[in-house]
Amino acid sequence: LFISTIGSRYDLEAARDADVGENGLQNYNLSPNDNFALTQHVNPDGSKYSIVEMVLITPLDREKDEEHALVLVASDGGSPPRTGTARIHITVLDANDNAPVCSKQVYKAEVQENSPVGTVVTAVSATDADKGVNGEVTFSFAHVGQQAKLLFDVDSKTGQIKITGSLDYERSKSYQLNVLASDHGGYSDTCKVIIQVTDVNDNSPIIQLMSFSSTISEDALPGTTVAVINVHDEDSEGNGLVECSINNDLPFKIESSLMPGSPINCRKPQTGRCLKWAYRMEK
Ligand SMILES: [Ca+2]
Ligand SMILES: [Ca+2]
Ligand SMILES: [Ca+2]
Ligand SMILES: [Ca+2]
Repeated sequence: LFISTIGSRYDLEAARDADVGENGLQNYNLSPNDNFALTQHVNPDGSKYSIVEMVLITPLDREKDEEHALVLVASDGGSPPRTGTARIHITVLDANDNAPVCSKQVYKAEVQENSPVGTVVTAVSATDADKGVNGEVTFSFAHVGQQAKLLFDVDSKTGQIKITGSLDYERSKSYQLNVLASDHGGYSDTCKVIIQVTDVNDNSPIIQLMSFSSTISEDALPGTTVAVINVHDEDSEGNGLVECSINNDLPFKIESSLMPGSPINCRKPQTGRCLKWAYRMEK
């Protein structure tokens, strides 16, 4: 049976009873159920109840009950009554009436910068209560920034999110991707994927010479500035910690411009001075 809208009618083949009058067909009964009722008609020639229809009175839901087994009983008016029985087996066909549902609204993942192309960052998933092709879910990106689109890809079938470009922590530390989970009937759900890029020590400290005196008088006083430098390292945390030192055997030292007297030992770009520090011990 193709079960559709409420009020749909299905003709059932009429029962026959060779007897007449009270002993003839008197009544039909359908086993108790939530979805179907019977309507019985008197024949044009006056013989009773020989046409019967089954009417859908409440909607069917395949996701709840895929099959219904009913029993139709036709009884006569004899004493004792005689009955005839028919089994009605109903299979409810699936309609695409459920949208995919993402397993999580927000996925969070971490990935190291410089990870190779093809690295799986995370995988999104979704379920759809429908059957077969109506329940098939495909994944795609929705509202994803131009830069992120070049760096990540989502597998339409598995929901795996992979790297397709070069991640640079120093350029961007996090990305947000919106993933659309759709079935083939236009139903969909969306979820967010927040990807944090973690730092790798891939930058060396850079020393910039801001000013430099190439000559210095032998009787210059200790504390005379010989050079001004700027140092920085683009990495974060310990990876970006810079310490400056100068050969121990030379009569110079390096100190922070910000805190004179302190060594340069910093996470942020900082300027320092190279000072004439002591007289060379000459024999
Ligand atoms: Ca369905
Ligand atoms: Ca569906
Ligand atoms: Ca980098
Ligand atoms: Ca780095």
